[in-house]
Formats: sequence, C-alpha cells, structure tokens
Amino acid sequence: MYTLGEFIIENRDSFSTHSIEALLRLFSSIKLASKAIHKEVNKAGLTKKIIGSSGITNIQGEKQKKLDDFAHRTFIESFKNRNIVCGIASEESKDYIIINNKKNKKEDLLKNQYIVLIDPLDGSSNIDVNVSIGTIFSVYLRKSTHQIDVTDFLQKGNHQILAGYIIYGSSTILVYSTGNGVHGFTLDPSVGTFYLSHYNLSFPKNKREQIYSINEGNYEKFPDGIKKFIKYCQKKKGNYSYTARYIGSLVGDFHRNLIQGGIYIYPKTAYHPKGKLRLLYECNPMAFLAEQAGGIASDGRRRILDIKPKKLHQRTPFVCGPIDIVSKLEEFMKNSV
Ligand code: AHM
Ligand code: MG
Repeated sequence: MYTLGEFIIENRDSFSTHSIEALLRLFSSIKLASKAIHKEVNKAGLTKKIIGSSGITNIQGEKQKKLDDFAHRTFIESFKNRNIVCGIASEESKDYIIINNKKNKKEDLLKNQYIVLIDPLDGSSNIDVNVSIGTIFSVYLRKSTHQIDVTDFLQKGNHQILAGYIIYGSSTILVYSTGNGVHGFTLDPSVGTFYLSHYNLSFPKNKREQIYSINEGNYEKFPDGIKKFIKYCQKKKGNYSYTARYIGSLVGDFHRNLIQGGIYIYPKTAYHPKGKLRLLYECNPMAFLAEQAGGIASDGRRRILDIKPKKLHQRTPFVCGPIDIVSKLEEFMKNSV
C-alpha cells in the first residue's frame, strides 16, 4: 500500500525537471484542501451551509454555489500557507491572486516558483443532487523574475509540469501526471490518506464498446461535423460500437472514459459560440492527462496543448479521448463547413 508521498519519493527519478521537495510541498497543499472538501461534500445533504447558491454571480456570469466558494477559499488558504506558489488563477476569481511576490534570495530559489491554475469545484450543477464533482488543477513554473504578471498564467498547456484532478464520487480519488504517466490515489477516509489505486492509467486499447459523452440536448446548436460524428456513433460504424454516457461533470465524465474507454466532447454551441469550458484550468490539465494516458485532446481542429492563451478565463471547444476516435471526429470537422 503506497501512499502518494511514498510513491513520489520512490519514483524520484522520473521528476527530473523539478525537485521532489517542491512536488511534495505542492501536493501537501492539494491533499489538505481536497480532504477538507471531501469532508464537506460528504455532509452536503445534512446542512444548508453546503448546498445552494452563495448569492454571488462569478466572472463567468454563472451563479456561484456555496461549495464553489468554500472550495476556492480552501485551496487558496492551503497554497498560501506553504512557500511554494507565487500566484493562483481560479475559476471563481476575476483576477489572478498573488500569493508571495518576494524576490527570492539565491538560497531560496525553490520557494514560490510555481503558478497554479485551478477550477476548485467543477460540475457545480451536480452539487445539490449528490452526483460526482471534482477539482481540476494545473501547475507551471513562473516565467517572471520579479513581479509576477499575467504572462506567467498565459503559458501554453504543453509547459505544464503537473496536472490533475480530484473526483469526489463514490470514493475520492486524486489523479495526476508530471509527464511520466497518469496515476490515481484513492482516499481512505478512515485514516485520511491517499493510497495508490490506479497505476499508469491509460485509455483501454482494443475495447469494442466505447462511450461518447456529450450534452445531446444541444444537438440542434452543434456544428455540422459534430452532428455527423454523433450519427456515426449511433450507427455503430467503424471499429467500435458506441454507447452514450453524460454526467455533466467534466471530471466524472473524463474519469469514466479514461477507465472504460470513450470520448468527451463539449463543442461550441449557439449559446456558447466559443465553447463552454475554460482553456487554462479545465481543458489544459485534462488534455495533459489525456495525452499522458495515450490519448489526445483538441478543439476539433487544433491540439489543445499548443494553443497560446490570450485571456485568463478563455473558453474553447474541447474533445478528448482515444487517438483514433478523436481523429475520426476531427475528420468530420475538417470535411464540414
Ligand atoms: P462549471 O465549471 O460551472 O461547473 O461548468 C463546467 C461543467 C463541466 O464540468 C461539464 O462537463 C459541463 O460544464 C456541463 O455543461 P452542460 O450542463 O452545459 O452540459
Ligand atoms: Mg468548471
């Protein structure tokens, strides 16, 4: 039974680009915050303090839930209390948050070198109805040498040094990658420890039945290429037969597709002409994990990790899953207007 900390130490050789100490300190913040959120999620039905709206409309123009706000504050506090992160951008905050902007002394080069982008609680519409929700995180090395600025956050996804999610489902599982495979750790709530449960996750190969996950309620508003791809799945053409599954929580849908095999799609719609999901703290981390798990992620035409971000809360169409299935979708997109 490997704990997450032990696993990182045992596999120290695979983290050549950054130090074990830095990684352990980053994970110490992530583990602490996620355990606090796990605890709140688990008593959501019992207290009005957890369920319902906070009364605030966030920068996305969406009604913030009380748990969104709790998760946001918990992660910020947890990162603030360790000398490891210098700035955080969160789905719940208009501007990035500066944690520690002190110019580092030579001997402190390790400290406050990291930039975190986070969706503290994704899939908020599922909070009040006891359906899986998640946290998505993404970590970069800062580029600035003095004051951090927005360019530290607007880095291409292929510069991520760590990405992952925590799914608060029938159990709480933390899944991450530092660019050397994807590994999952399940929380044993009785001792409050994450144990290795999913070593080297990858999209299953040679699985005849695959899943497609998309909100088909928006069908009429989809681009032509997406409509054709859905028809292709329904007619069960090609190498696979398809079945539909859609939770409405990116983390939940991604996690299931990673384990069982399948494609996740959130295209642009008439209501969300640029796509709904946010590039920096939803799509980039999931794209990094998808590629590390032997899959791909794109906006229907371009590789997600190659997109140069222009804005903190930029949206993008998003597709990810096994290479051959995503490529098929891209083929339909290419051949449509
Ligand atoms: P959120 O960050 O406000 O929770 O929105 C993101 C969520 C994703 O988790 C999910 O895949 C998608 O929005 C569901 O959207 P829809 O309800 O339009 O299908
Ligand atoms: Mg979200």
